[in-house]
Amino acid sequence: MFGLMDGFLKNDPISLQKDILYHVEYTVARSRFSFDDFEAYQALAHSVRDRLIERSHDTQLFFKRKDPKRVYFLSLEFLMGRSLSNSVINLGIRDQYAEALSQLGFEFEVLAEQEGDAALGNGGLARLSACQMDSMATLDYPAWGYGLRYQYGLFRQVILDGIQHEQPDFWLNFGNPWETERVHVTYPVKFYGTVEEEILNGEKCNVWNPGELVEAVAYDNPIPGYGTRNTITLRLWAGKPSDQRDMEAFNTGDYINALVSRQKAENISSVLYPDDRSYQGKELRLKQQYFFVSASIQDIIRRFKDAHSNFDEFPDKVALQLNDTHPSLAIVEVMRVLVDEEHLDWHKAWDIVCKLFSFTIHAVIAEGLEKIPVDLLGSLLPRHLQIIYDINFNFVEELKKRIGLDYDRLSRMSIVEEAAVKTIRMANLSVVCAHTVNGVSTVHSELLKTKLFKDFYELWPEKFQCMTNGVTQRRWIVVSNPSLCALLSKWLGTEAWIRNVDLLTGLREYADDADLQQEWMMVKKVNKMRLAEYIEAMSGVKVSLDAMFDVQTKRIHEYKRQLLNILGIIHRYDCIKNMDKSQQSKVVPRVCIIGGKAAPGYEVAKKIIKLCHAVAEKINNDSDVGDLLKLVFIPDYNVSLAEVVIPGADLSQHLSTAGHEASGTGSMKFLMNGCLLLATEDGSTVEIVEEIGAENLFLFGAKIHEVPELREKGPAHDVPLQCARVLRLIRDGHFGFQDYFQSLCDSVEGEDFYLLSSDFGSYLEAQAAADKAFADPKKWTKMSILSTAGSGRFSSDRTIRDYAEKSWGIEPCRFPSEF
Ligand code: 26Y
Repeated sequence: MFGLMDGFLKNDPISLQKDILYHVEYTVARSRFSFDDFEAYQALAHSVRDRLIERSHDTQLFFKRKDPKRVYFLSLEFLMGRSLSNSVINLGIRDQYAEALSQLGFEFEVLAEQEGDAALGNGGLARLSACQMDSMATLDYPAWGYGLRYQYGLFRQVILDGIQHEQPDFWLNFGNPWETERVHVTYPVKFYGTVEEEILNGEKCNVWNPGELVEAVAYDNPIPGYGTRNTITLRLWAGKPSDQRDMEAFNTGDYINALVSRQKAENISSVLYPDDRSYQGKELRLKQQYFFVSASIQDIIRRFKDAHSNFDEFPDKVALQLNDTHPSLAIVEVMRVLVDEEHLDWHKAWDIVCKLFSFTIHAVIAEGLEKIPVDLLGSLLPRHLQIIYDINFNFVEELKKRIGLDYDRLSRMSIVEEAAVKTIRMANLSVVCAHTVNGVSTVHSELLKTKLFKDFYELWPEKFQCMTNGVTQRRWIVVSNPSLCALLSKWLGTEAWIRNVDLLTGLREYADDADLQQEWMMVKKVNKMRLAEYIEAMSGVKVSLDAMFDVQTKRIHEYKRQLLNILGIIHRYDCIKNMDKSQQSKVVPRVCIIGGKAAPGYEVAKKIIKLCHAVAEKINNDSDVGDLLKLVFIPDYNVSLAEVVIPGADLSQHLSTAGHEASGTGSMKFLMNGCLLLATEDGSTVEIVEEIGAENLFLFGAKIHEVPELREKGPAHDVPLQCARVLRLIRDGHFGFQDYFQSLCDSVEGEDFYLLSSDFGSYLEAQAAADKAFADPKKWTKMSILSTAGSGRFSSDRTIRDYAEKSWGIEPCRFPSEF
């Protein structure tokens, strides 16, 4: 009999070829005798998808039988990047595919380049979600991801004359082979309307009569684990017009308006908000949040009810993870369903709800916390506003019993903010309800306890935890740096580090080994070549492989201080210009690389991008400088570009003003790839120092506790001479656009809120130390090896294990080979 256990699909190269050609002919609908690279990619992706679907069916069936407690990871953003290479590597069939394709006359790498990025997120928080999904799958946790299927992901950054322009990201235009539309998995989502009190079976209850109905339809994206058959699902919701309402309109003969309203429904999930800090009080954003929350909660409750009838068991079977406050309406929605639809007593429902949620916050400052105007919430979600008021009433009453009538504190802790514009504080709601409140690095978690949520910490110290972020070594080493991957497996004598990254510490004993050092340098060179080729193709700038590749790539923000980097580059340029030839011969050559997007409305960030281009224009065309210094801005930085940039970096810069970066995850990817860090003692850098030792990176700048005092000193403090000179060069128009850049200079010489001027001296010292270390290849290579060796703690595998054990209370549930 046909062995069901084995599945339908074979993975030898001949079977893979057949499958690819099958998809060329029947899915892509091109002749199998004639198809181009893109069509080959599509067919290839479909053949991989078949394998993913089979595994995800098996996984779901197994979870259903075992019925373990599951975690549902709710996030408005996922920055998945490309899926092809990651999938075949996790499935363990990359080499077989490469062979199959080469016999067909195609190269795997070339086809992989055909794929566009899925960029359904802004930055750190969104890429973190993607890394964590990979770890949840790999560690066999019974997990689901839930998000929104934006039609337009993060805008494309196009630079014209040094100015950022935003263009829509039409990522679905050529189809998305990875997703499966589940036409039967749809839920109605209600908006607007009124709430009426009605008597039902002798009991008073609230009935919400909505003014608008939209249908949410599920799109499933498989997430394969590495070294396991487990393949979990990222379910993304898209808006669809609700049939119910349309029928009414059609019946009244309003055909045109009925069609127009169809269009409106699709708008809900059409566009990602391109801000990575705070964006408050926009109706569409609130609609997106509720749409996503409502559909996800209906889906989760439906799955629970398939196997259970008593909501007392809900917290034993379900853990809900809130990725920042963006999905926090889920708290209110579960309350609404339990009380209004399942008719549970309020207190019993609240008791259940409080056992479900774990909340992670990614912001550092109060201004970064979401607040929703009461008027907006009350009109869009009238019943939810009532529920929030009730939750708050109970909370404040309870609080009064605990702390007395300390009105200042009561008003700080209240979920409702009584200001000129009355708002709902989503963070307070989440802290009140969640059983755990997580920071994303040690430093951040301490800041939560002592600053942002001090009042809450004093009330409920046991809720507060630290879940230091991590990134997945599958994507950030295995996929993006195959040469390093091979080297690591060779020197560690095993590939086991791909699932157990702590094994990387085994490298430490060879850090001085001449052979390892030699191979290590070769690997870096290969990656630098790849990056150099990209830079030349993109900008026409030829860079020397002997130069130190110095990278700062991340969203552009004042607090991340790309401006400090540029001022430092101008200083270096100025020094080189003032040297004689013999002094110049001692200079360590540098290629400075900056990349990142500015939020569309963020004028200062856009000015920084322009300054970077203006400075690059001057330096790169100055024959006095030649290969000693180059500056390139990489436009449209995204996940797949990061895969080229990070492995090719010698040095990476993480310059946030101390106390402003919650964690930072870019640094972890650079660290894994043997790149040395030049950084402030902020966010996760503090833990990186603990792992690799301060002697293996270049630290500088004010420490967190020093920042308030430095700010106190205010605008009057002295601008160091070197900094003043650099600013003078800008002000005097050495880089053109004199008037346009004055305000940037003013910000440093004036209030200097981000402390560029006061950190400048120590920044230059750290840069000098980096130059000195680079001039000694043995020393540098040893530091590089020790960076990778110490990166294990920053794997998202560790993060996810922490969450599973300390927050979610879930256990692995691994599909057995003999199921
Ligand atoms: C539109 C709006 C409400 C919003 C959208 C996205 C607000 C914030 C964000 C994203 C925030 C974010 O990415 N925060 C970063 O999270 C990373 C992962 O924890 C941290 O490493 C990083 O320090 C933090 O800035």
